[in-house]
Amino acid sequence: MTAKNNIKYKRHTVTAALPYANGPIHIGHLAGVYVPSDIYVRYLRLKGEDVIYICGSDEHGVPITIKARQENATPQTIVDKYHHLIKNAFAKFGITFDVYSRTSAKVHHETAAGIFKTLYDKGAFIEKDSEQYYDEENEQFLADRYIVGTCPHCGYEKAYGDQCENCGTSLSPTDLINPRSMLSGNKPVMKKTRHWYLPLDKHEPMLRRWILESHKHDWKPNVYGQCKSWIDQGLQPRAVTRDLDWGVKLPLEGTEGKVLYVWFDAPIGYISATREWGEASGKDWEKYWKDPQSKLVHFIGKDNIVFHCIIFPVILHAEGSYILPDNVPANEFLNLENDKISTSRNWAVWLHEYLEDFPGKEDVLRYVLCAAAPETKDNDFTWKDFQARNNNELLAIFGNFVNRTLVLTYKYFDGQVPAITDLTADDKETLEQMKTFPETIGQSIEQYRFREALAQMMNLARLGNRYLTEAEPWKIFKTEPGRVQTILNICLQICAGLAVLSEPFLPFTAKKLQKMLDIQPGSWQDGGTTTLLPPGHQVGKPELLFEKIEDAQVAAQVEKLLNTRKDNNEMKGAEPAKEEISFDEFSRMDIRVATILTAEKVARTKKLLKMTVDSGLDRRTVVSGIAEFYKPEEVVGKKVLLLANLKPRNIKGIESHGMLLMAENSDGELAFVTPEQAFGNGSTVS
Ligand code: B3M
Ligand code: ZN
Repeated sequence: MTAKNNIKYKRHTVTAALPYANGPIHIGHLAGVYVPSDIYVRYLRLKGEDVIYICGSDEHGVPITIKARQENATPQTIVDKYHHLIKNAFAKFGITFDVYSRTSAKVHHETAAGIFKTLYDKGAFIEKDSEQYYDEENEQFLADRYIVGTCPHCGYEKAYGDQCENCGTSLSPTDLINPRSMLSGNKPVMKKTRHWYLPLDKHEPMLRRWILESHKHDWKPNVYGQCKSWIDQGLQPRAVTRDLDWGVKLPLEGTEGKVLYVWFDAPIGYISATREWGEASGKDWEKYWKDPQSKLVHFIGKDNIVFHCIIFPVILHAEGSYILPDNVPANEFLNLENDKISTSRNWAVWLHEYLEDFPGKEDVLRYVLCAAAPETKDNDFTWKDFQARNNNELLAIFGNFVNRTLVLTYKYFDGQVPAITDLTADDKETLEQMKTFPETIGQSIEQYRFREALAQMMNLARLGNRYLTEAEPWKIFKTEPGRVQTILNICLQICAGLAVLSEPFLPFTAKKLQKMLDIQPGSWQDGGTTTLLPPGHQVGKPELLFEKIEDAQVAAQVEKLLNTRKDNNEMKGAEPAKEEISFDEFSRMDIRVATILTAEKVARTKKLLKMTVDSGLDRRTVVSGIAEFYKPEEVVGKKVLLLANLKPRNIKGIESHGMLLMAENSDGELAFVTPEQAFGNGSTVS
């Protein structure tokens, strides 16, 4: 039973973001969502709490149908392949979901369509016809990732129709600048179609009360901040249906060819998975989602904040019978060897490959990903750090302490727990400190500070290591065997504490250690007592809990990554050719030699430079997404090529007149295209 704001929670509903079933799980997913949520749930179970841990594959949406198209397969084939790969990898890695379902399951289609129908019958939607982008060549409306273009907020030129992955802004296809069909590369046409919109603006007062007032102090700043800026920017009605044939069909007559927007149905996947669990276990699933004494927590990555803190709660609030999340402790992103993890560039450490390359080292990865977790800002995973943390922390502190304690217990007492004889001040102090760890670690976990909790758990191993090293029992056994009894008894109690308190973080190690000590701890609090190992208890033979990770193992992983990058460059080559154009179409472009006179970074953006350019015709402002490749001072004075008759665009509130021609290589790097000779400004290019 846990209490907060005077609510006595009877149970916990913990969800973990449903991974898209269009690729394997990588360390970014694990660090962001699944390791922290599994730590949290394992801890709650050890506290004796009633908790369910919900996940499943997110199998609808355009990422799936695009992958199917790429692999010339059906969406169902794609999701079947990855659903099983993901589910098995999670199980092997010790992620202990109570249910891992999937949104292509019948129970989900029923549940999601049911909630849609309830909202429809309550008049919760705006129903209207609108003009949507349509690809005439493929005879398909272009929803979400089927359309790409330039983000109006940050200038990122590969923003999707529903979200810009660069700045996180949620978008509608018509927001995009220079929209292109992801299928044909063509400029789409507009075509009339009917959709149903969730009027988020109508729920602004509720969201302000619920988030901006009541969760101002307990939601993480990165989560609260994103919600606040989204609400302050002004909420708009949001389409919750799509012209697609893969997804949850609308439960309305005459809507063939339309499905629920994936972000309407996916979060409902948590509910349908719980329903599946309840129907399989005979438990009353509804109380986990409808009883105010259930504490709902969503574990997600930062790119899912808006959907879990604004859109899904509005759906549940409008439906009227569900609880809203008590917390949404979203993590930031994990990078890999100082570069963004990328599925498309295969720049990732895939969980299923890690499990093959490092058998029996699940806990090493859990440990490193928790220690390097991007809890408040993006962080970086390096193989060097992986090796160092294993060798210098797990092996040298945790493993070394346990091994020395058990070896000495066998050497002097045949593996039997010796009785305490006398207690020095240091002994008493050590025993007192030991008792504080369950509370200290538990508090950090309950505040979703898992890095801190992990460090505190390791401090218990450090406490034991220091105590044993200072006591030096091996030097005094001949002269003071009674003293050695006390020392080893205390060390064994600390080993038992570690066997309990490490379980949320290092479940495989905890199980091994519990077996070695021959204990069956009952609860979290056992981790701070000295009752698990009474005098005379027989402990098992010591086995090494961790082994050294060699330079060669790490070098092989780095090599594998770099080969991936090399293959990508070779394999990637040039972008596919665009559609043919006539000479007339080309000759309408007015390209001039120009000089950059001034340049400055655009505030609150990573990629934008605002420049004054002398075009030979005039002096004008041009905004370009090149700040990641050029500092302002580097571009002043440069001779460049300017597309001078491009319609002015408003980028981040700045009127940009024209576009500087840039070359982009297969790594996405940008470089100016310049005339071979320093021709005068205004010289024409044809
Ligand atoms: N499938 C994961 C992602 O955006 C998305 C989460 C759904 S949770 C309901 O990468
Ligand atoms: Zn953007």
